[in-house]
Amino acid sequence: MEELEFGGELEKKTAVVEQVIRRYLPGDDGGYAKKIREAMCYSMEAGGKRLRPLLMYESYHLYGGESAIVEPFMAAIEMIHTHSLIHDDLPAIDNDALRRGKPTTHAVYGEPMALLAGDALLNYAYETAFQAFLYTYGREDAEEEDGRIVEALRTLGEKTGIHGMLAGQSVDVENEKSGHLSIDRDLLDYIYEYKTSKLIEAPLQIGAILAGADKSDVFCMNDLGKKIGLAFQIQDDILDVTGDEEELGKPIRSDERNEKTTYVTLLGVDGAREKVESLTRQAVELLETVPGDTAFLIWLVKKLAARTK
Ligand code: GRG
Repeated sequence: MEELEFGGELEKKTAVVEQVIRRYLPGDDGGYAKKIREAMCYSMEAGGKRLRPLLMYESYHLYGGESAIVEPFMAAIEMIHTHSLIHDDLPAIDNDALRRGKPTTHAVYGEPMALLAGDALLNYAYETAFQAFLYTYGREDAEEEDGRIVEALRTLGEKTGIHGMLAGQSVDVENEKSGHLSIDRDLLDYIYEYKTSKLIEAPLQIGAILAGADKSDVFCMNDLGKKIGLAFQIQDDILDVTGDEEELGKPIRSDERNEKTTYVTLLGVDGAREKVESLTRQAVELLETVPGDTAFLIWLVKKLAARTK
């Protein structure tokens, strides 16, 4: 019953998120730079779970947000995420040929254009997020909401740059191909917290900030993102070994090929599963302390722990 009810809710909410994202994609302006726009949209339109904008949408509404200022931020976080996937798949990093069930951007448009399309998406994410001010512009009572937008922009930058995702990715790259078990648990946790969790913390936190939640609630969303993010990455490690390439839409055994230390190489599949389950329990316990209707989010967190794609 719960599966049916929340499964349907997930479908509806993902469709809303999808519409928002597509509304903010760059269109064809009839100019010479057609290819880069096409390459940007190719990966954005290839699908994906849309988890990050969905989490932002949930957190925004959980804390009572009612305006459209969240929408450009939802599109922006998906653009940043997609930029990271395009660059991560490049021959210089993971050298993967399949993403979201389709040939990777560099496989279709060539390496130089994929590099540029990734850069352009990262930049366009901020151009898009700034559009939130268009919803408050000229309003007499805009000051408070503008303050929230500024704080959300600051958070977006912090979580994705050298204090966030890119810090994690840089340490990951630095330690790659140094052989299994060359990284200890502390270093691996650092990489996962920064490379993956920061981009899950960001939408949960930004949703709460934009809705005008208290500082303690914003911290709570951050904490939640840390737990969900780590569980999500460890499940990714597991799926790289046990998953199905067609269902995942990306190659399996990529970690082995790149000689990466993962939770599976450190703890084995069963040990990694136990860790996902324990982090998921902690995330659910945290959500149970949050006032408001968190039933769907709790279901989603559990669903992510059992995901097969
Ligand atoms: C900027 C090059 C660069 C990298 C940043 C995020 C990241 C670091 C690299 C992307 C590849 C990767 C393994 C990231 C870890 C997080 C993760 C499992 C991403 C995949 O996210 P999903 O499963 O993808 O939500 P979809 O396609 O569903 O959106």
